[in-house]
Amino acid sequence: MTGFRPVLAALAAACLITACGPGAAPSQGADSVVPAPAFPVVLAVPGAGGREPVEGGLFERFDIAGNAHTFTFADIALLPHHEIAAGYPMGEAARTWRGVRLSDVLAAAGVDDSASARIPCLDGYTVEVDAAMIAAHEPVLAHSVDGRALTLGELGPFLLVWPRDTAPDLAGMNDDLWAWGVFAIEAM
Ligand SMILES: Nc1nc2c(c(=O)[nH]1)N[C@H]1C(S)=C(S)[C@@H](COP(=O)(O)O)O[C@H]1N2
Ligand SMILES: [Mo]
Repeated sequence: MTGFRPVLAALAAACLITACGPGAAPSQGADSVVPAPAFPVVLAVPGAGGREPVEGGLFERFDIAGNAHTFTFADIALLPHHEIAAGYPMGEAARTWRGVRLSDVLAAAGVDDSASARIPCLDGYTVEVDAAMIAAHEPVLAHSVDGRALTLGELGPFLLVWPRDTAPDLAGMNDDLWAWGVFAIEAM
């Protein structure tokens, strides 16, 4: 998929501890064997800088090629957390969504803030969010709501949440960009 810039590995230190084992020098090569992570992988950032080969399965369905950096939940937990109070679906009472900023995930992965994001979801739905939207509104990849985890089969692993109840220029925003079942972020 030309045009999508490779996204580099984020949280290398956490990877060294949780995925590579203490003292193990990670191999950067495309054919390197990836050890099983200590925690389940919940988010992937495809790009040539990643360590995990992308072969078949979900990425193939989405026409995503190359290697991916994968985040375990422990990796995500190390990023700064933010809450947004907002109703979803549109018109519902506000709930408190908690997670990590899309911009922080991209920055941690070495992507500069001029990049837009293509966000594929488990059901095939895909959204594209341009860089200006990300910078202006700092959407959160929420993994919990009102203090409980979002589950797979519901909205998890991540729902992209926008501050539409508090940002005047998002008033009346529909649900199109509230992607649920987010499993990957591609920088463009
Ligand atoms: N993964 C995913 N996220 C999605 C959608 C979807 O079809 N798949 N639809 C969007 C739209 S248009 C709406 S109105 C809300 C609710 O859609 P749903 O009823 O298909 O969940 O989720 C938004 N996020
Ligand atoms: Mo919708």
